[in-house]
Order: sequence, then structure tokens, then C-alpha cells
Amino acid sequence: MRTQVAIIGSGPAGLLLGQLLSRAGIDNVILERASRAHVLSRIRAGVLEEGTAAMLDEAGVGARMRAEGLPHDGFDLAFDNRRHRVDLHTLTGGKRVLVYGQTEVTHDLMDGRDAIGAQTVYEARDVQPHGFDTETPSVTYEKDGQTHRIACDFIAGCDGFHGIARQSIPHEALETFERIYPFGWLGIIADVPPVGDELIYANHPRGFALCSMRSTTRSRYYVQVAADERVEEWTDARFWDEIRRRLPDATAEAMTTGSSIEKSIAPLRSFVAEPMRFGRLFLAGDAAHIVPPTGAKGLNLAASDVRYLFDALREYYIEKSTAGLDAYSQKALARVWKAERFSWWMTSTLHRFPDQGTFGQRIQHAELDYLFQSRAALTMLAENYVGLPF
Ligand code: RFL
Ligand code: PHB
Repeated sequence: MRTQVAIIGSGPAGLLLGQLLSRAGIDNVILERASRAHVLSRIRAGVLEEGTAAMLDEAGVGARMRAEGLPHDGFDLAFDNRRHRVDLHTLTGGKRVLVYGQTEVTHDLMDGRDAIGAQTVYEARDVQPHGFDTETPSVTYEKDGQTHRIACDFIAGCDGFHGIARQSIPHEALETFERIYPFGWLGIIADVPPVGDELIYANHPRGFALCSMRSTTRSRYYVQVAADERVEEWTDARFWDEIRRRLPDATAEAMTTGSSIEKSIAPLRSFVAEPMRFGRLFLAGDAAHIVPPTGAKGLNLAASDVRYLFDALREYYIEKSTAGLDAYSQKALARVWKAERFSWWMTSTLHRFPDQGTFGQRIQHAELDYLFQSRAALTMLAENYVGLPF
């Protein structure tokens, strides 16, 4: 079998790249280790930047997102028993974000791919990229007891943090940067109306909390927990008690509780691998970098990588120029590092750290206080949150 671009991974990065390529007439195949149902069962991000939403429109899959997504003009930061609004729309000269779950994005992209007739191989075992330092790369995989080989021009490694693409690059060719935070997020989903019209990020002596949503009837809530916390030890009742303690009294009283339909703990990590290209292998999304979720940037960064990679591949096939491909890693990393900085800053400003001490707590408090006295400081937050330009 032969294709132009072999894509490893059918998360948002792989699916979005595949859809844009297919619509531009560039042949591609996606190889995914998991089943389609498994990919759709993963509950992750919820906030889309305008640039990400525009790419989903460009990929021809934006209709349901536009109909069902919730545009948000701002969010609240809660501390000292009060909520303070960050008016994204005013601070950024008219920008907003769209609350629409990653699961729905994935669903829409999979439907779009079916409609266009492009091929995805689910449950592809032992996917291996080969020869990407030559002019004739290929990818092999096992399916139904047989080994298959796909010859291609390029390989896109969109296979997430634990994928094979980054690991296939010679170690000496990659430089990695990492910070592991000493806590995780315990998250639940419940079919109860969200406590506010917008998201609430809370800094509290007991730890960070976040009130988010998937719709006007489905809430997504998180609390900071110790890195070694076990989800089995968190009954719904314990979760609701804890999150209410971390919110301003009036917010806690207004909160509707109910049975959770999902509950899990995610670790928090910052990670970047440089460069994002090795020969004819290109990394995009979580395969190349991880941010802690506090800035809502993970999915949006996957989309911005795809923006640069798709433009570069289109330029290669249509104009026969490798300029875009040659610039890909540098261009993508410039934006990645700004999102890394912002996500690290949001995480540092809003969480309790075991070693921060009373000095660290006072500094954090001064930072939050300053934000709401300085339009310049708040603008820094707002323009990063809505997403820096591509
Ligand atoms: P994904 O979504 O991880 O998709 C990668 C796909 O590659 C497949 N795969 C392989 N396929 C073939 N062969 C192999 N060897 C393979 N290895 C892996 C996987 O099965 C998968 O289908 O990466 P992508 O496309 O780069 O998208 C990135 C986003 O998913 C990610 O940045 C965000 O979801 C991060 N993230 C969050 N971001 C936010 O902005 N807000 C959040 O609330 C949020 N919550 C989360 C998260 C990530 C989590 N992880 C990684 C466990 C919560 C969790 C639990
Ligand atoms: C979510 O809704 O899952 C969500 C929203 C904002 C974040 C992180 C996660 O910063």
C-alpha cells in the first residue's frame, strides 16, 4: 500500500491533519492503536480558542460545534472568598473562547473522515515508522495477525505523549525539557447544571479547584489532589464537600450536586521535545509537548501545530517547495513555548505547592491582587487564554 502522508494516532491532532489533507486532495492514512470506541471514551479538554474553532470550520466539521458549543466572553478567578471576572472579550478587543468538549471534536472529525471516505486503521498493533531519514519512509503495523507496510512521502507522529513516533527518533537528536508537578487533578462529570454561566478557577488554601462545563446541563469539576491520591478513595459525597470548601461561600451554596458519570485523576506535567522534525518524520500535538491543563492549552496547541504542518505539506505538494517543512519545527516551537510559559504561570499562580511556604503563599496572593488592579497584567492573562495568533 502507498499513501502520501502516513499519520500515526487518531486524537485531535491526527484527525484534524487528516481531514485538512483529504480536503486538499492529499492522500493520507491514519493508524490508531486503540479502537474507535476507546478513543471516543476519553474525556479531556473543554475550551477551544477561536483559531482552533476556525480550523474545524475549515476542515468542514464545524457545524455542530457552532450550534452546540457555548461561547464564553470571560471567566472568574476566585480567591479570598470572592470571584473576580476576567473579561476576555473587552481585554482582547473582541475575542472569546468556545466551550465544546474534546470528545465532541473527535466525534465530529471521525464523522467527517467517514463522509470523505478516508482510511483509518483502528486497533493497529505495533505501529513502527521506518526510513524517515531517507527519501522513502514507510510505516508497518500488525492487524488480524498480519504485518502490513505502507510506503509514504512523510510520517506525521500525532500519537500523543506515550506514542512511538517521538521514541523512534535517535535520542541524541532530541533535547527534552520537563517539569513534573507534585499534584494531580481529580475530575468528575455530572449531569447537573453548572454553578455559573462561565468557568471559575479557584485559588484556595486547601488547593486549586475548577468549575467547568460541557453544556448547560452537564458540569465538569476538578480539584487539586496529591500526586499519589487514589480515585477509589473519592466518593461523590467527598468530592462535592471538598470542591465546595474551596469555592466562595455564595458559589458553594449555589452549586447543584449529583451522581458523577466519570471520575479520574490526571497528573500534571510540562514537557517539550526539540526539534519537532527528524527527516521526514514530523511530530505534532502531545507527541511533542505536554502542558498542565490549567491554561486550557493542550488541545489548542495540537491544533496550532497542525496549522503549521498542514500549510507546509500543502505548500510542498502544490508549490513543490520545502520551505514550510524546513521552518515547521522552529515556527511551531515558538508558539509552543509561549503556551508552556502561560500554562506554567497559571499552574504556579493557582495551586498549593508542598514546598511554597508562607512566603510563597504571600507572593501568590500579591500576584492575584495585582492582576485585578492592573489592566496591563490582566491583558497578559486574557490574550494568552484566548490564544496567541498563529
Ligand atoms: P492524543 O489525544 O493523546 O491522541 C494520540 C492518539 O495516538 C494514539 N496512539 C497510537 N496510535 C498508534 N500507535 C501507537 N504506538 C500509539 N500511541 C498512541 C492514541 O491511542 C491516541 O488516540 O494526542 P493529540 O491528538 O496530540 O491531542 C492532544 C490532546 O488530546 C491533549 O493535549 C489534551 O487532551 C490534554 N488534556 C487536556 N487539555 C486541555 O486543554 N484541557 C484539559 O482539561 C485536559 N485534560 C488532557 C486532559 C490530557 C489527559 N491525558 C493525556 C491523559 C486529561 C487527561 C487525562
Ligand atoms: C475542562 O472543561 O475540562 C477544562 C476547562 C478549562 C481548563 C481545563 C479543563 O483549563
